[in-house]
Amino acid sequence: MSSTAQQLDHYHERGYVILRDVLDPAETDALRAALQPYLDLGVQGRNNFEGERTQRVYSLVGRGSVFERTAEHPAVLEIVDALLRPGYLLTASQAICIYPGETPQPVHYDDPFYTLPRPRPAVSVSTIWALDDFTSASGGTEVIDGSHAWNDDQIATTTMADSDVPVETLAAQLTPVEMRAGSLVLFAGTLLHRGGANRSSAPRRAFSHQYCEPWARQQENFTVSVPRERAKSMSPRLRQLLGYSIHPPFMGQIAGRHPEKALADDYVNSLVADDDAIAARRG
Ligand SMILES: O=C(O)CCC(=O)C(=O)O
Repeated sequence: MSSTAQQLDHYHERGYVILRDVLDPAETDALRAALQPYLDLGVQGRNNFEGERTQRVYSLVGRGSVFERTAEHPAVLEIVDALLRPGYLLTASQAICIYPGETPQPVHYDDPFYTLPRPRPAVSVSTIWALDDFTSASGGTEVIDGSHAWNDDQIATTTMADSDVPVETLAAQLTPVEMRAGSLVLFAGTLLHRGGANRSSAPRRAFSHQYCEPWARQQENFTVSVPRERAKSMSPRLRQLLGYSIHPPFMGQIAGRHPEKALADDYVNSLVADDDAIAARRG
């Protein structure tokens, strides 16, 4: 069996798979260095979910070519190719730096806003890339093995704030993802998980790219958040992932045209062009 087939088997059975040592130390260092100036801006999480001792850097894919390469990394895309329909999109892209003293994040799954009854196929696939070693003490992601297959009742009793599932029972079901920096965990949008408590003395740096079905609304509106000039310099595949693409026959069109046209140097917005033509005819 190929390693991709084994990874897919693990994913289907358990809801997640760890891809170890995808990046070499020099690549990991370059990512840390590119991330640091954004962390230095000092923006903190705004609530318990984002994490009050956690920093998040949103729209990471638009913040430098090192991040672009990870969003279209072949080790990830060859798995996602087998899980989502052709034309799938990037739905979220953010760095997550969990500082010492941070408490565990609420247990959740990543694609709940696609309100289709569970159990169901995942509408999105998440990745979390470690930029520091993930251990059970460092704030590494924790997953509930097999929960991607749970139904709505099982999910509700586990995740509702007034759930009568004792905290210890929930904790016993969580498995820490332990992996070295440069590795990643790829998991179903239906898998229960959380960012762990950071009981170490060092920050836990990581970043997450998430992908969704081509018919699903993206969490981040990348065609607006990523500056147009940066999008123009990206690879065709990455532009497609951001949303400069059509899900046939016409989801994603702009005034009846392919959205890639908006990146042409001589592009004029169709509405502006039409209004200019009307004004010209009126003299
Ligand atoms: O940082 C982590 O390990 C998990 C973060 C997460 O699941 C989220 O913010 O949705």
